[in-house]
Amino acid sequence: MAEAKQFNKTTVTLVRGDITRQEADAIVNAANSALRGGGGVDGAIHRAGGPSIMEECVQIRKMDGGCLPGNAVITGGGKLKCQYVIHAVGPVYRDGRVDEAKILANAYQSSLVLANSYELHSIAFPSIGTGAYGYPLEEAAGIALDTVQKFCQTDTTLGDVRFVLFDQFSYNAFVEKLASMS
Ligand code: AR6
Repeated sequence: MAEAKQFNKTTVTLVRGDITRQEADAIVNAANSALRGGGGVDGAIHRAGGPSIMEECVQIRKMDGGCLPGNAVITGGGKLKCQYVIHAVGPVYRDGRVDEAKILANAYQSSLVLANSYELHSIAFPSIGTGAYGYPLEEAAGIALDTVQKFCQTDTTLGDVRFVLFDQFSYNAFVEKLASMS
């Protein structure tokens, strides 16, 4: 299953599947601030990518103390079919009143800026924040796609932005939001 829309010079595609199987210049990880790995997509990426990705995360933690919510850092892709993994940290959702929306938007924006600074053409995102961190799905899908749409209005090297949604509910939420956008 796939849905797509053109925003300026960038094609935004929604697919259902496992992000660790994507061929792209970069895939994005929904990481934690300590970059210590975990469950969900983070666990899947480190399992499939092998130990070199965690070794780089450890170095980043030593140098910068990790990655604050809303920020993103980059490592190699290890054994994955991507050159890079961008580790973005979403908000731990509480009640929507502690800047969760801004932090989630920043997590996408930081990833896009980083990808663009590496002059990448293709990037694949999971639905950041909507698993263990508990962000309500429909609102998160809106923030994700609005942030990407806005970014596509800038002069970017990214021609192919994908969202790889693991389950049908997430896929449907993103499809509904994308369909409502012009
Ligand atoms: N491919 C694509 N999406 C996936 C995959 C996969 N292989 N596996 C899970 N998802 P989550 P968060 C979906 O919990 O909410 C971790 O422990 C999943 O179904 O991975 O940002 C980190 O270390 C959901 O829709 O990320 C952090 O501590 C989406 O990815 C914390 O969880 C995000 O779920 C981050 O929580």
